[in-house]
This record gives sequence, structure tokens and C-alpha cells, in this order.
Amino acid sequence: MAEPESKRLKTEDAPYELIYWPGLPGRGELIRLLFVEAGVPFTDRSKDPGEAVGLVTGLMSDNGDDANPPAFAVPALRHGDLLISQTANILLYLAPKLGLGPSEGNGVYHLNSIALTLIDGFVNEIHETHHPIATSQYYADQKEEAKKRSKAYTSERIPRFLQYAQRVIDAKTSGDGPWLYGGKLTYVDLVLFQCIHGTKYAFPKAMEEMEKSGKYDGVFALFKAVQERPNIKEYMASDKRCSYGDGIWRYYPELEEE
Ligand SMILES: N[C@@H](CCC(=O)N[C@@H](CS)C(=O)NCC(=O)O)C(=O)O
Repeated sequence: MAEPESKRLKTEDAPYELIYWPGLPGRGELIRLLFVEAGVPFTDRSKDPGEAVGLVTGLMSDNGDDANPPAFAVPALRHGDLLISQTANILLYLAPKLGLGPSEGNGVYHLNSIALTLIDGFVNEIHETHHPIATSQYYADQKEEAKKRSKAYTSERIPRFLQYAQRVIDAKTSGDGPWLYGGKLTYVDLVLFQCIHGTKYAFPKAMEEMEKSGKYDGVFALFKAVQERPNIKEYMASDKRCSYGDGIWRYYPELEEE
């Protein structure tokens, strides 16, 4: 059923609010970068640690509200009456509003396929390199398994996902320029940028090898092109960008040892 016009305008005019854990780039970063690139203000509810933890745990345990079902986890985006979760879903929602993706046509779903695949490879799978047994257990208690998982990740999965990204860049659908799709920068380029940035942090040796191999030159050229975008460059050098810590992208040197 269509919403009344007055209600739709209310949401369109409302401020954007990102709900996420404090102190880490994490999955929230994939969303922040869209606002940064577009120069659109948003309220980042992760910035006040005391408030953020309560908001996140509340969201993960409440029963939703009159208009929204419960969320399983964060990031979540509130925009007026709407509350949505799942990173790729939030990106899908924001992209046309921020001028970083089409609002209709096949491109909407092509970009979503690319975003989901990159998130599978460089976010979800990388998390499992340091937590292969259980998210609820300490890294120290699953270190041996983490070493095995990391070996397979760096030797099999990183190349496979980089090759995928390179194939997307080489495809006819990428158009001109360094971008993944349609000849211009879209939100999936920002997703790839953060994915490469985080993976370089977690597995510097493996990523250096990948870069030197020359097999993924388009991917690394795209990474550099995003890094040079004025808003992104300023943000990455500022204290608004969180450092990596005990989040998705972690650096444990022993996970790169032979
Ligand atoms: N597929 C979800 C995964 C969300 C997720 O695992 N979020 C983490 C933080 S980055 C979390 O809050 N997890 C809590 C839990 O799984 O219980 C997405 O992409 O948003």
C-alpha cells in the first residue's frame, strides 16, 4: 500500500542516522564513506561510546516498533520513520539518494550483486580468519584454527575475490575509467576501496604480493583513484576516521607466518 504523501516527505527530509558500535571502522565504514564522498551530513551515533553501546544492544534485542521489524545486528540506518539493517541493504537504499547509484533499472541489482560479493569476500570471510570457530570465543582460544583459515584465505580466497573484482573492471559493463560499473564512480567503488584498505591492513604481505603480481592492476588503480577523491582524502587523514582495532580487519602477524 502506498504511503501518504505527507509521510513520504517526512522521511525524505529527515536527517540520516547511522547506528553502529563505537571506536572501529567496521561494517559501518562502508556506509560512512558514501556520506563522505557525497558531502551529505549524517548523525553518526557511534561517536559517543556510552550512548552507542546502549543503542546497539537495544536495537539487537528489542522487538522493533510500529513501523519496523527488529534488526538482528548493526549497522542500522534510521531515516525518518524508517529503520533498516544489513550493510548491503543500507547501501542499496542510500545510493540513489546520495547520487552514487541509479534509482531504477538493472543497474540497481548489478551494483547490489557487486556489493554483496565484495562484502562476502573482504568483510564476512576476513572476519572468519581470526574467528574461525566462534565469534563468542577469544581469538587466543582459536589461534591454531585461525592460522589454518588464514592460510587458505590468503592463498585461495583473496586471489579469487580480487580476480572477481578485476573481471568486473574488465567487463563491458564497467565503461570508461577506473570504475567498476557504468563509467562513473558509484558506491561499489567505495565498498571496494574499504575492502582493499582493510585487507591490506590485515594481511599486508599477501596483499603486497597480489599487487606486485600485476594480475589485479585495475583493482589497485581503482583503490588509488578513490583514495585521491578530495572528500575521501581529507576524511582518511582526519581524526573522524577510526583506527583499526579489534574489529573485522585485524592485524595478527602470526596469521601471515608460513
Ligand atoms: N550481514 C550483516 C552482518 C552484521 C553483523 O554481523 N554485524 C556485527 C557488527 S559489524 C554485529 O553487530 N554482530 C552481532 C551479532 O552477530 O550478534 C551486515 O552485513 O550488516
